[in-house]
Amino acid sequence: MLDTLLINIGQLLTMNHGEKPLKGEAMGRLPRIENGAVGIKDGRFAFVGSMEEAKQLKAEKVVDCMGRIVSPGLIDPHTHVVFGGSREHEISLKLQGVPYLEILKRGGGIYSTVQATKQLSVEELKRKAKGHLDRMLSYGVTTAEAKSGYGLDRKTEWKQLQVIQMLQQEHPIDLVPTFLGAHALPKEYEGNAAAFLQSMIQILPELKGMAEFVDIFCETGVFTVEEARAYLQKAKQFGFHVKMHADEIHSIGGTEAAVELGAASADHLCGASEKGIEMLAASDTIAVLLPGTTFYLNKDRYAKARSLITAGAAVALATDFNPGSCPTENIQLIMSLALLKLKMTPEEIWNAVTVNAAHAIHRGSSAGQIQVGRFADAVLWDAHHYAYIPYHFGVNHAGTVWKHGKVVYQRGEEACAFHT
Ligand code: IZC
Ligand code: ZN
Repeated sequence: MLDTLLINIGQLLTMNHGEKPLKGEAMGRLPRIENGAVGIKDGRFAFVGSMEEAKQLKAEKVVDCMGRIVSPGLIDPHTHVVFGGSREHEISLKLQGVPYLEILKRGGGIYSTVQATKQLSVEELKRKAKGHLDRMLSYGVTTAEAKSGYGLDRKTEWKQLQVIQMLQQEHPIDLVPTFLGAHALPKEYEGNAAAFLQSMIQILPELKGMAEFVDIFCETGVFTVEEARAYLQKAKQFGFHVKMHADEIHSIGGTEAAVELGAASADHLCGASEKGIEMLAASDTIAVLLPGTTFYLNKDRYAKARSLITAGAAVALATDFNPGSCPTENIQLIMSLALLKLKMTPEEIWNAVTVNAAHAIHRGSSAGQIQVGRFADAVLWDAHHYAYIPYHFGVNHAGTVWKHGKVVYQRGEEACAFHT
Protein backbone atom coordinates (compact mmCIF):
# COMPACT_ATOMS: atom_id res chain seq x y z
CA MET A 1 0.00 0.00 0.00
CA LEU A 2 1.46 3.34 -1.09
CA ASP A 3 1.09 6.49 1.02
CA THR A 4 0.27 8.72 -1.97
CA LEU A 5 -0.43 8.02 -5.63
CA LEU A 6 -0.50 10.82 -8.20
CA ILE A 7 -2.53 9.79 -11.22
CA ASN A 8 -3.38 11.29 -14.63
CA ILE A 9 -0.18 13.32 -14.88
CA GLY A 10 -0.21 14.86 -18.37
CA GLN A 11 3.55 15.23 -18.55
CA LEU A 12 5.61 13.58 -15.86
CA LEU A 13 9.05 15.20 -16.03
CA THR A 14 11.16 12.43 -14.53
CA MET A 15 14.41 14.09 -15.63
CA ASN A 16 15.97 10.62 -15.54
CA HIS A 17 19.26 11.46 -17.15
CA GLY A 18 21.58 9.33 -15.05
CA GLU A 19 24.08 10.57 -12.53
CA LYS A 20 26.08 13.11 -14.54
CA PRO A 21 25.52 16.82 -15.26
CA LEU A 22 24.03 17.56 -18.67
CA LYS A 23 26.48 19.23 -20.98
CA GLY A 24 25.81 21.03 -24.24
CA GLU A 25 23.31 19.32 -26.55
CA ALA A 26 22.28 16.87 -23.83
CA MET A 27 20.53 19.82 -22.17
CA GLY A 28 17.98 19.78 -25.00
CA ARG A 29 16.57 16.40 -23.95
CA LEU A 30 13.75 16.25 -21.42
CA PRO A 31 13.02 12.70 -20.22
CA ARG A 32 9.31 12.45 -19.46
CA ILE A 33 6.33 10.13 -19.40
CA GLU A 34 3.11 11.23 -21.06
CA ASN A 35 0.04 10.22 -19.03
CA GLY A 36 2.06 9.08 -16.06
CA ALA A 37 1.68 8.21 -12.41
CA VAL A 38 3.90 8.51 -9.34
CA GLY A 39 3.71 6.51 -6.12
CA ILE A 40 5.19 7.69 -2.81
CA LYS A 41 5.98 5.51 0.22
CA ASP A 42 7.88 6.48 3.40
CA GLY A 43 8.99 9.78 1.94
CA ARG A 44 10.47 8.31 -1.22
CA PHE A 45 9.33 7.66 -4.76
CA ALA A 46 8.18 4.05 -4.85
CA PHE A 47 6.64 3.94 -8.33
CA VAL A 48 7.30 6.01 -11.47
CA GLY A 49 5.59 4.94 -14.67
CA SER A 50 2.61 5.13 -16.99
CA MET A 51 -1.06 5.13 -15.98
CA GLU A 52 -1.33 1.73 -17.63
CA GLU A 53 1.35 0.30 -15.32
CA ALA A 54 -0.17 2.01 -12.27
CA LYS A 55 -3.59 0.37 -12.65
CA GLN A 56 -3.19 -2.20 -9.86
CA LEU A 57 -1.58 0.16 -7.35
CA LYS A 58 -3.35 1.04 -4.10
CA ALA A 59 -2.69 4.06 -1.91
CA GLU A 60 -3.96 5.77 1.23
CA LYS A 61 -4.37 8.95 -0.75
CA VAL A 62 -4.92 9.34 -4.49
CA VAL A 63 -4.35 12.72 -6.15
CA ASP A 64 -5.94 13.19 -9.57
CA CYS A 65 -3.60 15.54 -11.44
CA MET A 66 -6.16 16.01 -14.26
CA GLY A 67 -3.63 16.18 -17.07
CA ARG A 68 -1.37 18.69 -15.34
CA ILE A 69 2.40 18.37 -15.21
CA VAL A 70 4.52 17.05 -12.36
CA SER A 71 8.23 17.80 -12.01
CA PRO A 72 10.94 17.17 -9.44
CA GLY A 73 11.15 19.85 -6.74
CA LEU A 74 13.19 22.71 -8.18
CA ILE A 75 16.69 23.51 -6.98
CA ASP A 76 18.02 27.02 -6.44
CA PRO A 77 21.83 26.69 -6.30
CA HIS A 78 22.77 30.33 -5.54
CA THR A 79 21.04 32.37 -2.84
CA HIS A 80 21.97 34.89 -0.15
CA VAL A 81 18.83 34.14 1.82
CA VAL A 82 20.02 34.98 5.36
CA PHE A 83 20.34 38.73 5.88
CA GLY A 84 19.08 41.63 7.95
CA GLY A 85 17.11 44.58 6.59
CA SER A 86 16.54 45.44 2.95
CA ARG A 87 17.86 48.05 0.53
CA GLU A 88 14.91 49.95 -0.91
CA HIS A 89 16.53 53.14 0.44
CA GLU A 90 19.11 52.74 -2.35
CA ILE A 91 16.54 52.77 -5.13
CA SER A 92 16.86 56.51 -5.77
CA LEU A 93 20.63 56.14 -6.27
CA LYS A 94 19.93 53.28 -8.63
CA LEU A 95 17.48 55.43 -10.59
CA GLN A 96 20.06 58.20 -10.81
CA GLY A 97 22.27 55.67 -12.56
CA VAL A 98 24.75 55.11 -9.73
CA PRO A 99 26.21 51.67 -10.49
CA TYR A 100 26.03 48.76 -8.05
CA LEU A 101 29.80 48.78 -7.42
CA GLU A 102 29.78 52.56 -6.85
CA ILE A 103 27.02 52.24 -4.21
CA LEU A 104 29.22 49.62 -2.55
CA LYS A 105 32.27 51.88 -2.73
CA ARG A 106 30.30 54.64 -1.01
CA GLY A 107 29.62 52.33 1.93
CA GLY A 108 26.15 51.17 0.86
CA GLY A 109 25.19 47.93 -0.86
CA ILE A 110 26.66 44.87 0.86
CA TYR A 111 28.00 47.11 3.69
CA SER A 112 24.51 48.36 4.43
CA THR A 113 23.23 44.78 4.70
CA VAL A 114 26.22 43.85 6.89
CA GLN A 115 25.19 46.57 9.36
CA ALA A 116 21.59 45.39 9.38
CA THR A 117 22.65 41.75 9.79
CA LYS A 118 24.91 42.56 12.74
CA GLN A 119 21.96 44.13 14.54
CA LEU A 120 19.75 41.03 14.47
CA SER A 121 19.82 38.15 16.94
CA VAL A 122 20.00 34.56 15.74
CA GLU A 123 16.26 34.22 16.37
CA GLU A 124 15.39 37.40 14.45
CA LEU A 125 17.62 36.46 11.56
CA LYS A 126 16.12 33.00 11.48
CA ARG A 127 12.55 34.30 11.48
CA LYS A 128 13.32 36.58 8.55
CA ALA A 129 15.13 33.90 6.54
CA LYS A 130 12.26 31.50 7.20
CA GLY A 131 9.86 33.96 5.59
CA HIS A 132 11.99 34.08 2.47
CA LEU A 133 12.36 30.29 2.38
CA ASP A 134 8.59 29.85 2.75
CA ARG A 135 8.16 31.97 -0.33
CA MET A 136 10.80 30.00 -2.24
CA LEU A 137 9.02 26.80 -1.30
CA SER A 138 5.73 28.20 -2.59
CA TYR A 139 7.40 28.68 -6.00
CA GLY A 140 8.38 25.00 -6.09
CA VAL A 141 11.91 25.06 -4.68
CA THR A 142 12.69 22.10 -2.40
CA THR A 143 16.52 22.37 -2.23
CA ALA A 144 18.55 25.57 -2.10
CA GLU A 145 22.05 26.78 -1.49
CA ALA A 146 22.39 29.43 1.25
CA LYS A 147 25.39 31.71 1.62
CA SER A 148 26.73 33.64 4.58
CA GLY A 149 28.61 36.85 3.70
CA TYR A 150 26.86 39.63 5.59
CA GLY A 151 29.14 39.52 8.60
CA LEU A 152 32.66 39.88 7.22
CA ASP A 153 33.78 39.01 10.74
CA ARG A 154 33.94 35.77 12.66
CA LYS A 155 30.99 36.43 14.95
CA THR A 156 28.40 37.48 12.39
CA GLU A 157 29.45 34.99 9.70
CA TRP A 158 29.13 32.28 12.34
CA LYS A 159 25.69 33.62 13.30
CA GLN A 160 24.50 33.36 9.70
CA LEU A 161 25.81 29.81 9.33
CA GLN A 162 24.16 28.92 12.62
CA VAL A 163 20.84 30.20 11.27
CA ILE A 164 21.31 28.09 8.13
CA GLN A 165 22.08 25.06 10.27
CA MET A 166 18.96 25.57 12.40
CA LEU A 167 16.79 26.03 9.32
CA GLN A 168 18.24 22.84 7.85
CA GLN A 169 16.48 21.08 10.72
CA GLU A 170 13.33 23.18 10.85
CA HIS A 171 12.48 24.13 7.28
CA PRO A 172 11.20 21.77 4.56
CA ILE A 173 13.71 23.17 2.04
CA ASP A 174 17.01 21.26 2.12
CA LEU A 175 19.72 23.87 2.57
CA VAL A 176 23.30 23.57 1.36
CA PRO A 177 25.52 26.00 3.32
CA THR A 178 28.24 28.12 1.71
CA PHE A 179 30.70 30.34 3.57
CA LEU A 180 31.00 33.71 1.77
CA GLY A 181 33.11 35.58 4.31
CA ALA A 182 35.00 37.03 1.32
CA HIS A 183 31.98 38.99 0.09
CA ALA A 184 33.41 42.52 0.47
CA LEU A 185 36.45 44.12 2.07
CA PRO A 186 35.54 45.71 5.44
CA LYS A 187 36.44 49.42 5.52
CA GLU A 188 38.93 48.89 8.34
CA TYR A 189 40.94 46.62 6.02
CA GLU A 190 41.03 49.11 3.13
CA GLY A 191 44.23 48.63 1.14
CA ASN A 192 44.91 45.37 2.94
CA ALA A 193 42.82 42.65 1.35
CA ALA A 194 45.49 40.05 2.08
CA ALA A 195 45.16 40.59 5.85
CA PHE A 196 41.37 40.38 5.69
CA LEU A 197 41.43 37.18 3.62
CA GLN A 198 43.96 35.75 6.07
CA SER A 199 41.50 36.48 8.91
CA MET A 200 38.81 34.57 7.02
CA ILE A 201 41.20 31.68 6.37
CA GLN A 202 41.88 31.51 10.09
CA ILE A 203 38.25 30.76 10.85
CA LEU A 204 37.91 28.05 8.21
CA PRO A 205 38.90 25.17 10.53
CA GLU A 206 35.98 26.09 12.85
CA LEU A 207 33.56 25.99 9.93
CA LYS A 208 34.03 22.33 9.10
CA GLY A 209 30.57 20.80 9.31
CA MET A 210 28.96 24.27 9.19
CA ALA A 211 29.70 25.01 5.52
CA GLU A 212 30.22 22.69 2.54
CA PHE A 213 31.40 25.30 0.08
CA VAL A 214 33.58 28.38 0.25
CA ASP A 215 32.79 31.20 -2.17
CA ILE A 216 34.34 34.61 -2.96
CA PHE A 217 33.06 37.73 -4.75
CA CYS A 218 35.77 38.08 -7.40
CA GLU A 219 35.11 41.46 -9.03
CA THR A 220 36.79 44.77 -9.84
CA GLY A 221 37.04 46.75 -6.62
CA VAL A 222 36.17 43.74 -4.46
CA PHE A 223 38.65 40.82 -4.68
CA THR A 224 41.08 40.25 -7.55
CA VAL A 225 41.49 37.00 -9.45
CA GLU A 226 44.87 36.46 -7.76
CA GLU A 227 43.35 36.98 -4.32
CA ALA A 228 40.46 34.67 -5.16
CA ARG A 229 42.80 31.99 -6.43
CA ALA A 230 45.01 32.03 -3.33
CA TYR A 231 42.01 32.15 -0.98
CA LEU A 232 40.11 29.29 -2.59
CA GLN A 233 43.26 27.19 -2.79
CA LYS A 234 43.55 27.50 0.98
CA ALA A 235 39.88 26.63 1.39
CA LYS A 236 40.46 23.47 -0.64
CA GLN A 237 43.42 22.56 1.57
CA PHE A 238 41.05 22.74 4.53
CA GLY A 239 38.76 20.28 2.78
CA PHE A 240 36.04 22.61 1.45
CA HIS A 241 34.58 22.56 -2.03
CA VAL A 242 34.73 25.91 -3.76
CA LYS A 243 32.61 28.24 -5.87
CA MET A 244 33.20 31.66 -7.32
CA HIS A 245 31.21 34.80 -8.20
CA ALA A 246 33.05 35.14 -11.51
CA ASP A 247 33.05 37.76 -14.26
CA GLU A 248 29.68 39.21 -13.28
CA ILE A 249 30.21 42.87 -14.04
CA HIS A 250 33.73 43.05 -15.50
CA SER A 251 35.64 40.47 -17.57
CA ILE A 252 38.64 39.83 -15.37
CA GLY A 253 39.38 36.15 -15.87
CA GLY A 254 37.38 34.77 -12.94
CA THR A 255 35.87 32.05 -15.11
CA GLU A 256 39.27 30.65 -16.06
CA ALA A 257 40.43 30.74 -12.43
CA ALA A 258 37.29 28.96 -11.22
CA VAL A 259 37.79 26.14 -13.72
CA GLU A 260 41.50 25.84 -12.88
CA LEU A 261 40.59 25.54 -9.21
CA GLY A 262 38.13 22.74 -9.97
CA ALA A 263 35.24 24.80 -8.58
CA ALA A 264 31.88 23.06 -8.28
CA SER A 265 30.40 26.08 -10.01
CA ALA A 266 31.35 29.39 -11.56
CA ASP A 267 28.47 31.81 -11.07
CA HIS A 268 27.20 34.83 -13.09
CA LEU A 269 29.64 34.71 -16.07
CA CYS A 270 28.17 37.71 -17.95
CA GLY A 271 31.71 38.69 -18.91
CA ALA A 272 33.15 35.20 -19.39
CA SER A 273 35.75 35.16 -22.18
CA GLU A 274 35.70 32.73 -25.11
CA LYS A 275 38.59 30.93 -23.51
CA GLY A 276 36.71 30.76 -20.20
CA ILE A 277 33.70 29.29 -21.99
CA GLU A 278 35.87 26.66 -23.71
CA MET A 279 37.49 25.81 -20.39
CA LEU A 280 34.11 25.43 -18.70
CA ALA A 281 32.95 23.12 -21.49
CA ALA A 282 35.99 20.90 -20.98
CA SER A 283 35.53 20.78 -17.20
CA ASP A 284 33.14 19.51 -14.53
CA THR A 285 32.47 23.04 -13.27
CA ILE A 286 28.80 24.00 -13.62
CA ALA A 287 28.01 27.40 -15.16
CA VAL A 288 25.39 28.89 -12.82
CA LEU A 289 23.62 31.74 -14.62
CA LEU A 290 21.66 34.42 -12.75
CA PRO A 291 19.66 36.43 -15.30
CA GLY A 292 17.48 38.01 -12.58
CA THR A 293 20.54 39.94 -11.41
CA THR A 294 21.41 41.26 -14.86
CA PHE A 295 17.78 42.32 -15.23
CA TYR A 296 17.62 44.01 -11.84
CA LEU A 297 20.95 45.79 -12.32
CA ASN A 298 19.51 47.11 -15.59
CA LYS A 299 22.43 45.75 -17.60
CA ASP A 300 22.41 44.74 -21.25
CA ARG A 301 25.07 42.12 -21.08
CA TYR A 302 23.46 38.82 -20.11
CA ALA A 303 25.51 35.63 -19.72
CA LYS A 304 26.09 33.93 -23.07
CA ALA A 305 24.00 30.85 -22.42
CA ARG A 306 23.86 29.90 -26.10
CA SER A 307 27.65 30.04 -26.49
CA LEU A 308 28.06 28.05 -23.29
CA ILE A 309 25.64 25.34 -24.39
CA THR A 310 27.01 25.20 -27.94
CA ALA A 311 30.53 24.88 -26.55
CA GLY A 312 29.36 21.95 -24.40
CA ALA A 313 29.17 23.44 -20.89
CA ALA A 314 26.68 22.37 -18.21
CA VAL A 315 24.38 25.31 -17.44
CA ALA A 316 22.28 25.75 -14.30
CA LEU A 317 20.00 28.63 -13.28
CA ALA A 318 19.48 30.29 -9.90
CA THR A 319 17.72 33.29 -8.40
CA ASP A 320 20.76 34.87 -6.65
CA PHE A 321 18.09 35.99 -4.17
CA ASN A 322 19.68 38.85 -2.19
CA PRO A 323 18.63 42.29 -0.92
CA GLY A 324 20.69 44.28 -3.42
CA SER A 325 21.13 42.99 -6.94
CA CYS A 326 18.22 40.52 -7.09
CA PRO A 327 15.48 40.84 -4.51
CA THR A 328 13.20 38.03 -5.63
CA GLU A 329 12.64 34.47 -4.43
CA ASN A 330 10.77 33.62 -7.63
CA ILE A 331 12.70 30.94 -9.54
CA GLN A 332 9.87 30.77 -12.09
CA LEU A 333 10.55 34.39 -13.04
CA ILE A 334 14.20 33.41 -13.54
CA MET A 335 13.01 30.64 -15.88
CA SER A 336 11.16 33.26 -17.94
CA LEU A 337 14.21 35.54 -18.06
CA ALA A 338 16.30 32.56 -19.18
CA LEU A 339 13.84 32.05 -22.03
CA LEU A 340 13.67 35.70 -23.08
CA LYS A 341 17.12 37.04 -22.27
CA LEU A 342 19.39 33.98 -22.39
CA LYS A 343 17.51 32.39 -25.32
CA MET A 344 17.45 29.05 -23.57
CA THR A 345 14.84 26.55 -24.74
CA PRO A 346 12.17 25.31 -22.29
CA GLU A 347 13.89 21.90 -22.22
CA GLU A 348 17.25 23.47 -21.33
CA ILE A 349 15.60 25.62 -18.69
CA TRP A 350 13.98 22.66 -16.94
CA ASN A 351 17.28 20.78 -16.92
CA ALA A 352 18.99 23.91 -15.57
CA VAL A 353 16.69 24.20 -12.53
CA THR A 354 16.73 20.48 -11.69
CA VAL A 355 19.55 18.12 -12.74
CA ASN A 356 22.31 20.68 -13.37
CA ALA A 357 21.30 22.86 -10.43
CA ALA A 358 21.63 19.78 -8.21
CA HIS A 359 25.13 19.13 -9.54
CA ALA A 360 26.15 22.74 -8.87
CA ILE A 361 25.69 22.03 -5.13
CA HIS A 362 26.80 18.36 -5.19
CA ARG A 363 23.28 16.95 -4.87
CA GLY A 364 23.21 15.34 -8.33
CA SER A 365 22.66 11.84 -7.01
CA SER A 366 19.97 12.73 -4.49
CA ALA A 367 17.88 15.61 -5.86
CA GLY A 368 16.52 16.88 -9.16
CA GLN A 369 15.01 13.67 -10.56
CA ILE A 370 11.84 11.64 -10.03
CA GLN A 371 13.22 8.16 -9.63
CA VAL A 372 12.29 5.16 -7.49
CA GLY A 373 14.34 5.28 -4.28
CA ARG A 374 15.01 9.01 -4.31
CA PHE A 375 13.36 11.35 -1.80
CA ALA A 376 9.89 12.33 -2.99
CA ASP A 377 10.38 16.04 -3.72
CA ALA A 378 7.92 17.04 -6.41
CA VAL A 379 5.70 19.81 -7.74
CA LEU A 380 2.25 19.58 -9.33
CA TRP A 381 1.93 22.56 -11.65
CA ASP A 382 -1.13 24.47 -12.85
CA ALA A 383 -0.20 23.76 -16.46
CA HIS A 384 -0.59 21.14 -19.19
CA HIS A 385 2.79 21.70 -20.84
CA TYR A 386 6.21 22.31 -19.34
CA ALA A 387 6.81 25.25 -21.69
CA TYR A 388 3.87 27.03 -20.08
CA ILE A 389 5.85 27.81 -16.90
CA PRO A 390 8.55 30.04 -18.45
CA TYR A 391 6.03 31.37 -20.99
CA HIS A 392 3.40 32.76 -18.58
CA PHE A 393 5.74 34.98 -16.64
CA GLY A 394 5.86 36.74 -13.30
CA VAL A 395 3.26 34.66 -11.44
CA ASN A 396 3.26 31.45 -9.45
CA HIS A 397 2.19 28.25 -11.21
CA ALA A 398 3.02 25.82 -8.40
CA GLY A 399 -0.12 24.02 -7.24
CA THR A 400 1.16 21.50 -4.70
CA VAL A 401 4.71 20.97 -3.44
CA TRP A 402 5.82 17.71 -1.77
CA LYS A 403 9.00 17.43 0.28
CA HIS A 404 10.05 13.93 1.33
CA GLY A 405 6.55 12.78 0.44
CA LYS A 406 4.69 15.37 2.54
CA VAL A 407 2.61 18.24 1.20
CA VAL A 408 4.51 21.36 2.27
CA TYR A 409 2.73 23.90 0.08
CA GLN A 410 -0.75 23.94 -1.39
CA ARG A 411 -2.15 26.79 -3.40
CA GLY A 412 -5.50 28.03 -2.17
CA GLU A 413 -8.36 27.08 -4.48
CA GLU A 414 -9.29 30.74 -4.91
CA ALA A 415 -5.85 31.41 -6.35
CA CYS A 416 -6.10 28.62 -8.90
CA ALA A 417 -5.86 30.10 -12.37
CA PHE A 418 -5.89 26.67 -14.00
CA HIS A 419 -8.56 26.03 -16.59
CA THR A 420 -8.79 22.90 -18.65
O1 IZC B 1 23.91 41.93 -1.19
O2 IZC B 1 24.57 42.84 -3.04
N1 IZC B 1 26.49 40.49 -5.92
N2 IZC B 1 26.83 39.95 -3.85
C1 IZC B 1 27.50 39.97 -5.08
C2 IZC B 1 25.63 40.37 -3.93
C3 IZC B 1 25.40 40.71 -5.25
C4 IZC B 1 24.67 40.45 -2.81
C5 IZC B 1 24.38 41.84 -2.34
ZN1 ZN C 1 25.61 35.96 -5.32
